Amino acid sequence: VKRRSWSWQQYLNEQKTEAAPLSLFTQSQCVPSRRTGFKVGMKLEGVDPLHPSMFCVLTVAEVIGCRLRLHIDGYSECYDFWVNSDSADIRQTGWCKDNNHKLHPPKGHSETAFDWQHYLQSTGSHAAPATLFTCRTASCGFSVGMKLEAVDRKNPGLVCVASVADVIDDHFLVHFDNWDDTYDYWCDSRSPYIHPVGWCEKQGRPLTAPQGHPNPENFLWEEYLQQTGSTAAPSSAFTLRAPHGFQVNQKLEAVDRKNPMLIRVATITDTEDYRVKVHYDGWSQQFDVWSDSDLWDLHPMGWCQRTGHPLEPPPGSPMSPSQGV
Ligand code: MLY
Repeated sequence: VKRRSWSWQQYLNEQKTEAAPLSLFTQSQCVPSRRTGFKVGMKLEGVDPLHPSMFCVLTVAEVIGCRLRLHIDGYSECYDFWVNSDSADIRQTGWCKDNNHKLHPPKGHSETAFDWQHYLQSTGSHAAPATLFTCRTASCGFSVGMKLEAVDRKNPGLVCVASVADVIDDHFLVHFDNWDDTYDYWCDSRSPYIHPVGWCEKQGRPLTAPQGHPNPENFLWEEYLQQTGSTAAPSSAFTLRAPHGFQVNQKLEAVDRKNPMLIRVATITDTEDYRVKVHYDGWSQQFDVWSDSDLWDLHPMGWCQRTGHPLEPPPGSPMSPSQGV
């Protein structure tokens, strides 16, 4: 039996809505400029999503279109995670060594003695060629050790004393003073979640002091900078981006947050300046998720087809899933 494939155009006509225009998406949300050459089994280095301060030894476990499932060598498959092949979070083997970053070796390997060549040989595997990684050269006005005030993304009501813990190209790692690295996140200078020292005071908002601060109610930046021998990130380094232009009812393709292997037909159902609420078409509203508007898991209509990734149509739709034809 020949079943017709699901079609965006027909769906938009039926629903009498429109797709979010391409111009609203960032480069990392759009179709990469070249096909990915990553193959299952290739080894690389990259950021551990659960410990963003750590670079780990990774293996490509699955490739679908231009998305990669990455496995952290030596650890359970339950830590596998998906990235786009042009992600800034993945690097060629040897990158950490060349760029003065600590590489977290596979479980059971010594941190000091880990050697890529030896490891590739003993595992009978190959490194992902350097040419597969997207080149980045931009820089930013932040350097390691600078202090700032930053939103704790896991407790978004809190603006906290934070430091720049790492800088790579135009991205830097925000770390909360005296907390563990599970709250860390990478961002760039345009992020709405970071502010210069003194921002809270100016806004009349409470600032969360470093954990264990002797007098958290009366935290004084001047004193703290002196005690820690550090400097504040210059306010000129903060280049807040403009709010996004997405509108309610616009359609798009979105990675399923609960099962990130899947990309679904989705609708924007609410907006804030820097976030959108994503509804997975055909699913209960209880699965709706708020997302940063620039998250690389949101894609314009047609992205799946153009990158060779299956798109999950709304469940119960009369037509079979599109296989990118
Ligand atoms: N209720 C949480 C709050 C942690 C906040 C950490 N931020 C400031 C980095 C707790 O006490 O664990």
